[in-house]
Amino acid sequence: FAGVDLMSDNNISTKTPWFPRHASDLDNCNHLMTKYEPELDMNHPGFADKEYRERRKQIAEIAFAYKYGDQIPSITYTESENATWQRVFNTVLDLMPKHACREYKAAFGKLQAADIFVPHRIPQLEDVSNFLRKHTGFTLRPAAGLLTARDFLASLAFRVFQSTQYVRHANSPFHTPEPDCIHELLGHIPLLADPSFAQFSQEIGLASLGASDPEIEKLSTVYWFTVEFGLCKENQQLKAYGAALLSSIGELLHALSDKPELRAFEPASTSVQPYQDQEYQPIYYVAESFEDAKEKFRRWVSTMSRPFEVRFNPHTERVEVLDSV
Ligand code: TIH
Ligand code: FE2
Repeated sequence: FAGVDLMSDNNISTKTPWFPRHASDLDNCNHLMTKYEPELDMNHPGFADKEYRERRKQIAEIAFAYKYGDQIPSITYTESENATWQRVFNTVLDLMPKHACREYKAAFGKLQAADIFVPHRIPQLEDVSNFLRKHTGFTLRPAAGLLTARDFLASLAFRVFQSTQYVRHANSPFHTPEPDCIHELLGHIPLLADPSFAQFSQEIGLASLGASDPEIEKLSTVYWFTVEFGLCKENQQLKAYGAALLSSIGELLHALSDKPELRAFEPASTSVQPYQDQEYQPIYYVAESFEDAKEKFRRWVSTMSRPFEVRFNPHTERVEVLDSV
């Protein structure tokens, strides 16, 4: 690292947005986006369901009270919530052998062997967090709902994944426009246990620290078309690795049908592709492999404008800021 100096806080330009330096600073990264909440969105299946909205509030309280270092409180899920999980879980079991990428299937098997993924009960975030820690060093924090892109991406830099804990409405088990714990668990968790994918996720997070608003927008678009909706190739065949595909049977089958347009993943163009989150995607991006996606991503990130570099020190859980000029 010749010519690279550790920078103190005072050296960072005042134009640089605040960003967390230590995993405990993520206590301040819990700002919510206020779309899709059952209270606010008339199309939400929970809009007219008072009991559902109460339940959501009760579970959100846990996330608001959570502080770095706490155990994640257990939730006693209701019979109906467990039944929704079971419906989605069983369809994933059915479709996964043919349509999920091999890294997903391997990690899924480990979660079953650890008795975390079972059909009849929703896994507890604390157990999942301990499982991930052993495999890739990722841990979970409870989140009250859809977070701002800046807060959500920042946590990835620390190998922390902010996870919702409430369950989608029982009337729409196979697709919801907002994240819920079924999406986090069946979509994200298996790949966060894969070392190569975990690294890719963390690099998106590191690139986001102190980035400008337009760059955050680009990074979250890349995240959207890879981590959430990514397809990849495996022996000339198309497989799903995106979490929002793996947690939504409806969208998974749509993505692999002949309806949507498929394009090669190329960060420069993928990062500026407009997207919507109300309905199934009309466009998906295909990665050659995680390693290839990472390579392309790194090259693209190095063209971004940030005047410093960051590196994560896992021993201290601190991000070190390096002057790169
Ligand atoms: N559509 C996903 C599902 O039904 O599981 C949830 C979402 C994740 C990200 C955006 S929407
Ligand atoms: Fe997600």
